[in-house]
Amino acid sequence: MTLLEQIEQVSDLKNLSQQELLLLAQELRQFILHKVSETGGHLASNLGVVELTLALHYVYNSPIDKIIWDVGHQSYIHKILTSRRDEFHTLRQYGGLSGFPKRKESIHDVFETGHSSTSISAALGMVKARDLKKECYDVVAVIGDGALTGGMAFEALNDAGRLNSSLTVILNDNEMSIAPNVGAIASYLTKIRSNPRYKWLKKGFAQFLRSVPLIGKWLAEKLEKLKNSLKYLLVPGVLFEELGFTYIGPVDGHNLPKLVYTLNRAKQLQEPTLVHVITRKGKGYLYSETDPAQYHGVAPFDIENGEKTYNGKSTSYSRALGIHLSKLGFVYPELTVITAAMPDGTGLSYFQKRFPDRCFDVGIAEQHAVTLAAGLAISGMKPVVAIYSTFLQRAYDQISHDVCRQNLPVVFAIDRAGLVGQDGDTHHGIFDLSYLSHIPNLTIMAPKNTEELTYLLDYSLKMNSPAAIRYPKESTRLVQELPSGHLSDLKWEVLQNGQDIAIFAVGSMVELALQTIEILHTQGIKPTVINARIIKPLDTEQMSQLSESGHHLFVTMEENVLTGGFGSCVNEYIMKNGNNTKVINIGIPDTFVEHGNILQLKNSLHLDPVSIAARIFSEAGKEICYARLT
Ligand SMILES: Cc1ncc(C[n+]2csc(CCOP(=O)(O)OP(=O)(O)O)c2C)c(N)n1
Repeated sequence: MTLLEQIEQVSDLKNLSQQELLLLAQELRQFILHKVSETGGHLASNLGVVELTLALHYVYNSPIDKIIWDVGHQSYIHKILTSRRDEFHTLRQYGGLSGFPKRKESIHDVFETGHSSTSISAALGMVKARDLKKECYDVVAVIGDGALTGGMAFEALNDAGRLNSSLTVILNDNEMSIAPNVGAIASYLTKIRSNPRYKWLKKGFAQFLRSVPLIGKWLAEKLEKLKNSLKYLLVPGVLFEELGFTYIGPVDGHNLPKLVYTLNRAKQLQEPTLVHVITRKGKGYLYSETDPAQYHGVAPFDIENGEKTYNGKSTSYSRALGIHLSKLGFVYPELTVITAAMPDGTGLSYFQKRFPDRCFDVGIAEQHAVTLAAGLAISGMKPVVAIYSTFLQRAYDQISHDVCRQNLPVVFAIDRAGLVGQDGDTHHGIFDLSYLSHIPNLTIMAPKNTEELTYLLDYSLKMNSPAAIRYPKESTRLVQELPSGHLSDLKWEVLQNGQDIAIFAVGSMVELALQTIEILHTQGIKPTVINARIIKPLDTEQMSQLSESGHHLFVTMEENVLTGGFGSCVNEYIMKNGNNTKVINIGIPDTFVEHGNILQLKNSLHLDPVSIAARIFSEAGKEICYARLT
């Protein structure tokens, strides 16, 4: 029986010797590597925190003590140690374990995360509640150097520094966000890491002086004052100290005895404390150590050669965006692109390679990214901000207040719109149409395939006002093969002419609409199918024409929540115009959707061709004849 198999609950760790802990670390690495190679997931971040997680659970008493994982993608070891080892093979699968902390999964998951930089705020809230209720436990926030680039982390540090009570922040510094970390704080951390002189000066110098006979103590005291003024230059972590934190570190995050010792020290302190831990992302597996960015989030892969085991036939929108932007870079010298720590994920790395000085990676700072774009646009540049739909939620106010209110020509490339699959509820991009469609001046579009994405992008760059283009991760052959025409105005595209019923499908839903009408055709119904590629403004002319030509049922289809989305806008238009047309809205219901593969999720939400056809049928007062389906 392996040591790992003997850990039934996290408290079993406390009975292990330090030697056994080291062995357990090795077993955990192998376990993670094998499981993630089968399920896919956040490999590199987890391999990097094996010792740190072990040390945390060795020193603290979860769930009495609260450990909060920022972003939460690095919580796999924590999950395995807190009695989820045997279910770990279900990671990220429908009905299985989530890839992020989930309160319903375990009492050890004290706070749910997914979006970054929230841990210190949540920890501070728990600390304040603890103190008001006169309870006694420790609260620890574990935050990466990437997540520390998020403004919210600094808002929390600023607030926490004046705390007169214990709160521990563990800074897991691996020099990486998904891509290499960026910005002044990252450079500052590098200085601390790389200059042993700092360490010596902080501790060694004072000790040395004290040891000088007779004058040593006097000199040391005199120099203490001088040291205070010099510390801005010399002492590691002074930034955090000035924010009111006691800084401990840097400590080697793969040296278990040192980690245990340091965390025990931090635990004694009754004040805000920051422990700076240096780890290596991807540690222990050649491929992920060499290329941690590629192995940040992975699909199932072959451990032997590190290559993906599944190569589906799909086309990446991000890649299409990146490649097209790098062509447009030559056409528009004023074209600039902005990413919030995701140059590879958004495809902007293609542009970055050709035009490094016109690509800005701002760190995990979506709000800043949007207002930076506003500043660029007002100064005559053409900024394209590429951010995943779910993370753009952070920047709602900046989109409205800074960009749209001033009617600035910023293009939002909204990636991963719709259901994203295995990352689950924190990551589905199903709200953007609702949080954007009510903002004045903004044009909102959604392509049916990657070719159309390039046309919408061309069109947006010619507009002199804000535009948003939302698209999913990938498209399949069925829609890729549909022809696309250059866009000359904000009109919908008729994909098939029919009678009585008109289906308006947004973006990724075009495919589902085409599959649905195949079923309808077998039942003798031939609807008109529209690619509703412009969500705002609605193509009201097209809707009027369809009504006039006898289409009495409109079906809207979107991969967005129904509340406030495309369908809502169509309903509102129909109501206002006193039109007798009936409308059915197909989309995501008012719920947070679980994780799982996209097809399974869609089926669970009745977003599959048969369910949709059945709904259309029942609305038309008919029943589907399943015998005709084969
Ligand atoms: C608000 C927000 N923007 C973007 C992301 C996407 N994202 C997930 S992990 C990550 C990098 C985090 O880096 P770090 O905190 O250093 O953790 P590491 O993976 O290096 O351990 C990013 C950008 C996110 N989760 N939340």
